[in-house]
Formats: sequence, C-alpha cells, structure tokens
Amino acid sequence: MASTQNAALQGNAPTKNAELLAWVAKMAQMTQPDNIVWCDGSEEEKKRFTDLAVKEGILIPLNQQKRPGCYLHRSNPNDVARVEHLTFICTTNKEDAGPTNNWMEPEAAYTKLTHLFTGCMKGRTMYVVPYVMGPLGSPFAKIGVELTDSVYVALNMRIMTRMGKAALDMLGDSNDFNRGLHSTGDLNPDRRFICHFPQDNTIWSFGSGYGGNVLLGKKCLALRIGSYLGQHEGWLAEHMLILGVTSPKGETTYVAAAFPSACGKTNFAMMIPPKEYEGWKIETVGDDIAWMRVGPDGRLWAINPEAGYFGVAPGTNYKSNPNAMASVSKDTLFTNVAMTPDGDVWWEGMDGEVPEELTDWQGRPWKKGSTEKAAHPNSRFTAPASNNPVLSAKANDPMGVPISALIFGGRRSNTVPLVIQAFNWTHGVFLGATMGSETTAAATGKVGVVRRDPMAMLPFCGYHMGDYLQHWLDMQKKIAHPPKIFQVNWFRQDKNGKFIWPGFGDNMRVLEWIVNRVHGRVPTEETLLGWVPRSDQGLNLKGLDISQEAVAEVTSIKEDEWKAELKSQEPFFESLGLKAPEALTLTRKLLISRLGS
Ligand code: GTP
Ligand code: SPV
Ligand code: MN
Repeated sequence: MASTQNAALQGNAPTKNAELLAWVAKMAQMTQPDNIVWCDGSEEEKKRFTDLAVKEGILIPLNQQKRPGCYLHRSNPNDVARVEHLTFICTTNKEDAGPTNNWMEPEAAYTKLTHLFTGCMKGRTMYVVPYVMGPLGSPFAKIGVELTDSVYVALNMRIMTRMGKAALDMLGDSNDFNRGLHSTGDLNPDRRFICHFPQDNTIWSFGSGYGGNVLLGKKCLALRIGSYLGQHEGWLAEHMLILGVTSPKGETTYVAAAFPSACGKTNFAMMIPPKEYEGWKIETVGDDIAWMRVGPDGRLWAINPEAGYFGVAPGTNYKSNPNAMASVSKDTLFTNVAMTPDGDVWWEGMDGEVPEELTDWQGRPWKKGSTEKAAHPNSRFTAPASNNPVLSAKANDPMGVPISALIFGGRRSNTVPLVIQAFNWTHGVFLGATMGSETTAAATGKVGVVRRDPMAMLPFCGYHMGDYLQHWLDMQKKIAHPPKIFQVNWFRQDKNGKFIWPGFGDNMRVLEWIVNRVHGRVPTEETLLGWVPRSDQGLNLKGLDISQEAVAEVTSIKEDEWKAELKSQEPFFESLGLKAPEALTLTRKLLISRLGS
C-alpha cells in the first residue's frame, strides 16, 4: 500500500523537493488516502474541485445570474466556530505555552493524534496544498504546505492564500516550510484537536471543517506559529487590519489596528468616509492579519499575509460596508448563511425587507418572524481580495507599507472612551495589553462579560503571553521611528443599551484625528489615561448625526469606572507570574496611585 502510494507520489508530484516528497509520503503512509492530488492553483483545477464538491453536496450552487461563481457550504451544526478549548500549543516546556494557552507535551500530542490520523483518509483524497503567506517573492513571506482531505479547504485556501505552483516555485529545494496536516475525521467534537508544534513548524488539525480550525495558513500559521517565529526572528505577527488613508492633498498614511474577532476589523479596513470627507480615500491592505518588521529606514513595515477575506456575514450591508458587499458579488464561498427561494444568500442585517421565506443555515425551511436566526451568527464569506473595489495597490507589494499608527480597540459598552493617544511606546503597549472586550456581541442593553484580550491576540498568541508583551516592549529599541499608538472604542452604549457612536463610515472622524496626531498637526488635551481630542480643534463633527451630549458621553472618562477597570486587570497580570513585564505592572501601579483607590 505505502509503496504504491510512494511510487504514485514520485510520479505525479510537480516538485523534486526531497524533504517535501518524503514528508508527504510519510503522512500518506499514516493517513492512507486512496488518491493524492497536488494542487496547482489553476482555473481548470478550481473548476474540477468545484464540480466535485457540488456533486458530493459539499457546495450548493447559488443563483449564477445573481452571484456568478458563488457557492454555499453548510458545515456540521456542531462545527461552526473556532474551538479555543480544543486548541493546543505543544512545546517541550509547559511554561513556554504560558497561562493563556492549552498545552500538550509534543510527543504525547503526536501519539494521541497519530491514533486519530491513522487510516483516516481511507476512501478519501489527500489534497496537497502548497501556499504562500505574503506577497509572492516577498522576503517576509512564509511558505506552508497543507495536506487535507477536504476539497472545501482546498478551495478556500485557493482564495485565502497564494496557492499552488507559485508556492512550489518559491519553495524550490528549501526545507523551510510549515508542515500542516488536516483531516475532517468524523467531526465528532470529542475527537477534535487543533495542535501547534512551534518548535517543528508543524500543525496537526483533526475533526473539524470550520475556517479558523482548518484553513491552516490563517490563524494557525500566520498568527500562532507566526507570533512564535516573530519572537525568535525579531518581528511581530498580529491580529490586525492594515489600511491606507489618503487626504485630498494626496498624503497617504498607513495604520494597523487590532480589534478582537467580530469587533470591526473588516469594516474599518474597507470603510467609506462620510460625505463631509470628499476627496479622502481609504484603501485596504488587509482585514485580519499583519506581519510587521523594522525596515532599513527605522520604520515599522507591514504586509498582509493573506490574499482573501474570511469575513463575518451578519451585519454586512450596503450601508455598513458597501465594499464588502461588492467583494462578495462573485467568486465567493459562503459558509452557514441562509438561502433565498431564488438561490441567493441572506443573513441578519442585510439590506431591505426580511424575506418571507428562507432556507436557514442548516438547510431547514425558515419563516419571517421566526425566533431562530436564519444565518448562523458566525456565518462567513470567503472572497478574493481582488474583488474589493478599494484594494490597495500595495497589498501585493513584497515590501509592504510603512505603519504610522497602531490602534487597539475592544468592544466595550462603558468605561473606554472613543479615542485616546498613548503618551509613549510603553504606555501604548500597556493600552494594548490591558485591552478588554465583551464576549457577547450585545446590541441591546446588557453589559457582556469583559475578558482580557491583550492586543486581540488571546486566542492566537503561540507562546507565553508575558514573553509576548515583553517582545512588544523590546521592539521599541529596534524601531527608530515608531508608530504612534492609540486606543479606540466604537461600542459604548447609552442607558438604553444603544450604541452611542454611529460607527462604520463615521469612524473616519477618529481616523482623521489619529492622522493629524501622527503628523503633529493638532493639539490635545492631557488626561491621566492619555491624550484625547480637545473640544476645540479636536474631532471633526460636521454633519455627524448625534448630539453634543452624546459626543460628550462617548468621549467621557469616568474615574469610578476606571478604578474598577484597573482593579479588574489584576488577575491577568497575576496570571503572568514572574513574566509580567515590569514596565507594564509599574505603569498600572502609577495609574492606580494617581487615580486613588
Ligand atoms: P474577525 O473576522 O472575526 O476577526 O472579525 P472582524 O474584526 O473583521 O469584525 P467585522 O468587521 O466583521 O465586524 C463584526 C461585527 O461588528 C459586525 O456585526 C459589524 O456590523 C460590527 N461592527 C463593525 N464596525 C462597527 C462599528 O463601527 N460600530 C458598531 N456598532 N458595530 C460595528
Ligand atoms: C476570527 O475568529 O478572528 C476570524 C475567523 O477571523 S477564523 O478564521 O475562524 O479564526
Ligand atoms: Mn480574525
């Protein structure tokens, strides 16, 4: 069996890379697929995979007049989101994974998963998916190869990464590639594990078919393994969007922003400024992940390792995010959205009337007024970045873009004001490190449970969180011209539980202030927490649809709330033990003593 496969492998493989061939053979020997298909990334291959997926019921064709090249996938109802409790960092020393990650000893993890992977691809095809994270030819790009028994994964990876022949060409004879192994297994949550082996540059994912668990280039390689590599190699892998904002004078400023999952990165990255901002332009470099290094000019340069968007569907409409709507108009894979009677897609928060009848995300009939959601709250679209009308020309630049501002923002119904500028790098790292975000995406009055999500990386940091924060602090020494750091919050609510700030396009007003601060153009008001916009020469509020009082409320800093906030940070710092960076614990102590307790 194994020898036939090896022969087939050598014969069909479009590479002579001995390491790669040997590894694929070894994995095939364990998983025992019936066939091995090396992906080349061609149009012909896409058609072949799509036809197969349709034949097998994995993809449902949508109305091709309305959505050319679009398909719907329904995942198993028990498999609709990332599984943080089943995600492991497998390092020799437990300490290296830190208190915020689940840990397994590498040999124990390999043994446990070998049992699951042995023979799991019998009767199935193994797709060999070579891919590049980052622009082709970029010195900062990384190469991975994902072996998967899911044609859905192969098709998604084709959108999300530079996949196929280009990746093999870039790899050449090198053995420097991430080794990813994935099987959907039998989708039993008791046999679902997402294991990362940073020391081996290896990822083994078993028993899921959902996005972040299985598109291994994304959260697994670009963030968990990426952050580990970043610490060793002196760069940063972050859960950040990257955008360029160009003023009517033609000056372009690039910013990167970290907001936790489903807290507005895609929306901010594609924002259309309000009508008062004629002549301004926002362009998307990336909507989820940034890899940042110090350039020879002493600035921080960022690339987006991805080539597509795996975006949240609910809430996306022509008012909130027209560019996302355009991005999903063709050649898009939808996962767990609802379907209209004429074969188009639908989700909660879409424009227009709610349809009378739909097929819900599980394929069941759905009627208007039903208490159940038609689309899963975490339903997503996988769209090529090239569909985005405001894609930055720099998105494919091998060197990336120079970052002038870093922004941290959580979902907070109270406490955190609309925008603050950090006094300096250490203070900015403190703002990012102590970021909190509500676990429930509450649109109504209830205050959700705030969890500490440092730099929006809680689920994605591949090593000890204390070391990660120290790495951020240490980067200062390398960056001669560091970006300015800001904290924002679009999600403050009034007494009735309504969002006070209109958000979306109006976030341009905050971005303009940030740009002005970056270029040293506007004065600020100093507070204990940081610099904030002055009431005169501050935010441009012309045409803004909320009252003066509302603006005052959303920008207010309340001492009692901040005393409670600082107190609530304590368990997080304690959990870091001796690895809690002293510069941060001191910053916190100083604030506490200034506020009084
Ligand atoms: P991931 O892909 O999970 O990392 O998420 P993301 O950060 O890209 O989140 P996304 O932009 O998809 O937004 C998620 C949700 O937040 C959607 O329901 C949006 O409608 C909502 N949202 C985004 N921006 C704003 C805003 O400025 N104000 C308010 N109130 N809601 C927003
Ligand atoms: C997130 O959860 O932050 C995402 C979606 O961007 S996933 O790829 O599933 O992680
Ligand atoms: Mn994300």
